[in-house]
Amino acid sequence: MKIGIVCYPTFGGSGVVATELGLGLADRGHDVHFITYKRPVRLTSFHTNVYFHEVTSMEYPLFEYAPYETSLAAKLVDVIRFEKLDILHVHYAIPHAAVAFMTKQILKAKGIDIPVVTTLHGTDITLVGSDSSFASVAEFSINESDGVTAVSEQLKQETLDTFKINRDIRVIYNFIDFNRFRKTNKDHFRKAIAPEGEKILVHISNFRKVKRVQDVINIFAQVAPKIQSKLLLIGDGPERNYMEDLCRSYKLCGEIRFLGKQEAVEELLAISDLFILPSENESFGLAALEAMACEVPVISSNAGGIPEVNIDGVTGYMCDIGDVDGMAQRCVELLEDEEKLRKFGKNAYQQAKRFDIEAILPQYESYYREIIERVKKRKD
Ligand code: GMT
Repeated sequence: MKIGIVCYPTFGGSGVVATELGLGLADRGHDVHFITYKRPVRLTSFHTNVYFHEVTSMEYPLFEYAPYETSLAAKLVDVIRFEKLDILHVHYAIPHAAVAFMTKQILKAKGIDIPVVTTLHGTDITLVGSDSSFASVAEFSINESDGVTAVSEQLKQETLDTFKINRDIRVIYNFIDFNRFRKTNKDHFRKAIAPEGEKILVHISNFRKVKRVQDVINIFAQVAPKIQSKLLLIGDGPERNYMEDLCRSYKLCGEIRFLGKQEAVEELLAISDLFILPSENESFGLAALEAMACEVPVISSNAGGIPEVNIDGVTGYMCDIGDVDGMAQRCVELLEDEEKLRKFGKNAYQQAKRFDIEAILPQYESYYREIIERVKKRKD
C-alpha cells in the first residue's frame, strides 16, 4: 500500500507511535509518506521506501498566526494526487482530522476519494478536543473520518462519552519494538549514574501539568531517606522550572538528575529499577510500556487507560491519582525486595509482549484494507 501519515513530529507519544508505525509498515514493504512541518524525531535514518514531505507556510504580514492547516491540506492534496496514495492516516484529531476532511473534499472535486483513518491518542479528546474552542470541529471531523481508532478501550469509551459519535471506533493498542526496547547490559553506564550501587528510579514525560511530575519528586523525597537511590527525570516541558525549584527546596539536587530530551531512552531504561508515572490522565502510557519492555516495573496512578497496561500487584503497583504516600510506600516495598523487584520486572516484560509491534502492526494493515474496501464499495 501507499500510505500517507500525518502527525506531530515532536517527542510526544502520538508522534512517536505514528513514526514507529510508519517505519514498521515500510519494513513490511509499504511505501510510507510522512507529511508534517518538521522531520519526526524518530525518523532519523534513510529508508528506501520512506518519504518525508515538509509542510511550509508562506509568511505574510497579515497573518498573526500562519494558517498551518491550509498549507497542510494543500500539501496533502499534492502528495496524495501525485504519489497516488491509497490511504491517509492522521494521528491526533486536532487539527489533523479536520485537515483530512478538507483534503478529502478538495480531492473529491478532482474525482479522488481518499480513505481517511484518524487515530485518537488521548489529549486530543480528554484535554484539547473537549474544550469548547475545538469540540464541534473535533466531533464533526471524527465522524467524517472513514475509519477511527483509539489507543485504548478507555479512550474509546471516553470519546463516546464526550462526543456524539456515529461510527465505530476500533481499539488498536500502542505497540513496542523489542529490537529496540529490551534489557541490555549497561553496567558501566549504571556505575556512572549510581556509583554507590544506588537504585535508579526514572520518569519520562513532556513535563506538562497532566503528568504530575511534582508527585514524582514528592514520592522520591519519601523514598530517598529509606533507600539509597537516584532519580532520573527525562524530557522537558512547561513544568520543568518549577520541578527544579522543588528539587532544590528538598535539597535533593545531588540525587535527582534532569536529563532533558533524550533520543536513546532505551539505554536509560536499561539501567533503571522502577518507572514512575503518576499522571492525572493517560490514555495509554507509552512511556510505561517502553519501561516494561526493558523489564522495569511501573508505579503509576490508575488514570485513564493505564490499567490496560500496568497490572496492579503483577507488573508494578497502581494507586489513586495524587496518592503520593501510597506510591512512595509501594516504591520502597519493591526496592527493598530484590526478588520481588526482579519478578515484577519479568512480569512487566511478559505483559509488554502483548503489545509487540509484530502483533499490532498487522491490525493496522488489515484495518487499512477494510477501510479502503469500504470506501471503494461506497463509490461503486
Ligand atoms: O502524553 C502526552 O501529553 C503526549 C500525548 C501525545 O499525543 O503525543 O500522548 C498521548 O498519546 C500517547 C500515544 O498514544 C499515549 O501513550 C499517552 O498516554 C497519551 N497522553 C495522554 O493521554 C495524556
